[in-house]
Amino acid sequence: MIQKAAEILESSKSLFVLTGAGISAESGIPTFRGTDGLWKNYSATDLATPEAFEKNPELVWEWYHWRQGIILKAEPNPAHFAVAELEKKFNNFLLLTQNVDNLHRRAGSKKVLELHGNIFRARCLSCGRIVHHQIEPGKEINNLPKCDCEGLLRPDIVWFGEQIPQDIWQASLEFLSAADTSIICGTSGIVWPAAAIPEMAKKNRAKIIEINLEPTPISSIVDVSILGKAGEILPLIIQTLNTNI
Ligand code: BJW
Ligand code: ZN
Repeated sequence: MIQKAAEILESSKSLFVLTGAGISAESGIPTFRGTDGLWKNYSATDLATPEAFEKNPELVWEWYHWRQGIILKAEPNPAHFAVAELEKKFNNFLLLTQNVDNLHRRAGSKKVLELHGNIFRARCLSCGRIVHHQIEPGKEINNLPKCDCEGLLRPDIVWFGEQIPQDIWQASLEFLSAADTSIICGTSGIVWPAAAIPEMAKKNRAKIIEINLEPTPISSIVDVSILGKAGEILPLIIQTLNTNI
């Protein structure tokens, strides 16, 4: 399977990569679904909604600050570095991530678009201003974060039921329509619109390589499905590429 993935990549001219929470799991960042997605008995997917923020902004901010703390202590893992390495090998390359943790950039990725926002940004609900927002590790935050205009800040994150950034989505689709290969890594494949990407790639006759710990709803349409840890599989694919060249 590794060899087949490497062969597909060797015959490709443009590569689209879609990543999800699974690629950051080996950096110690909890994924959304499954038991590690639980925080104080709340499910991550229940907290990532505008309704949860409206009802209890303190709780939702506490969760995002807790996650910031984990992310600030985390390091990119071999899977993030492998994706950055792939970018160097392909002139035509785009990484679309659903993750908000910045780890791809910290690993050296440059051509990266964030579909669901960034955990280190906040947006003012009154004036719309977007600001950098980062906790100081060890320092407790007692008040709700406020903008200079005194408006309430919210995480600059795309929650369920909210529109994804249209410029990022359009740019991704434009690249995808011309890409001959897609790698789909560490995503459950159930959150839309990212979940539609493999089907769109297939319609464009692109080859699809999926890397995940377990089969997903996408697995039935991909050309190569590799079950395993992203941090082990992606470096192995790169090694095989280098050996074949
Ligand atoms: C490993 C591994 C290792 C582990 N190596 N692998 C059409 C049909 C049905 C529903 C909808 C629809 N259109 C819209 C919806 C509603 C909704 C949706 O999709 N709901 C579904 C749950 C059904 N979508 C939306 O609301 C989106 N907006 C939208 O479409 O706007 C238009 C619209 C609005 C209203 C109505 C209709 C249309 C917005 C989605 C925003 C998602 N936001 C979140 C939270 C914010 C980010 C944050 O706080 O960090 O984004 S939810 C959460 O899910 C997060 C993630 O980015 C996203 C995807 O999760 P991901 O990455 O797949 O993670 P997991 O945990 O689910 O899976 C991890 C995977 O990794 C697993 O498969 C593991 O096996 C694997 N893994 N370790 C390799 N080491
Ligand atoms: Zn403001």
